Amino acid sequence: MERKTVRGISIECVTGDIVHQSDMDAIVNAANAQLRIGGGVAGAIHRAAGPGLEAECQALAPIAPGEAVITAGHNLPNRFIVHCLGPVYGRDEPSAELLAACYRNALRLAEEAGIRAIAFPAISTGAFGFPMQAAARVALQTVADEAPRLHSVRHVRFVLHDAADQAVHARILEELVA
Ligand code: AR6
Repeated sequence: MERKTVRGISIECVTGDIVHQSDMDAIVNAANAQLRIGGGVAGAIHRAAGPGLEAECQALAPIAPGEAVITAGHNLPNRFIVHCLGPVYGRDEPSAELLAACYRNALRLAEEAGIRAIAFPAISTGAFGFPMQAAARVALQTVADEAPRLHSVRHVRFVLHDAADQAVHARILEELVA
């Protein structure tokens, strides 16, 4: 686990499962455009949240790359889920800007909802093919850039599926505060 304070925001990089973050007010979904169940993070979140989530999502879909919407957490221990559609690497361009927009829009929705603590997966780095290191740079830099606009949000956690991905994020976080 790696933790640093960047412009007043506590940023953590941990190894784990996004659906097991019971101390967070909100978790972020690496969604598909239709906000349906899908695989990876989206599959895990929908399975844990139950069918009420898909029902609530129907009215909000479709979303475009870079966009985010917010729902209740349903059967998850978190009050909210923020659903982001990341760019498909090599197809949705400019991919880095669209990925940054996901993090920015998610943080702004969290701020409006009065959320204090939010956990992100590494959006676009699975089925959507975004290289992990480049994605981690965009993710962490965007949180740092947004930090001065955050008042409610005080704690941002990146939850990475494995130790190698966590190490990539931890190193970039250290560079950010160096
Ligand atoms: N907790 C934390 N991280 C996870 C988990 C988990 N439970 N499961 C996977 N990861 P992905 P994307 C990591 O594919 O690239 C879906 O089918 C994974 O190792 O979930 O944005 C949707 O329906 C990877 O590093 O999201 C969309 O169609 C990262 O989370 C599409 O995939 C993101 O992987 C979205 O693709």
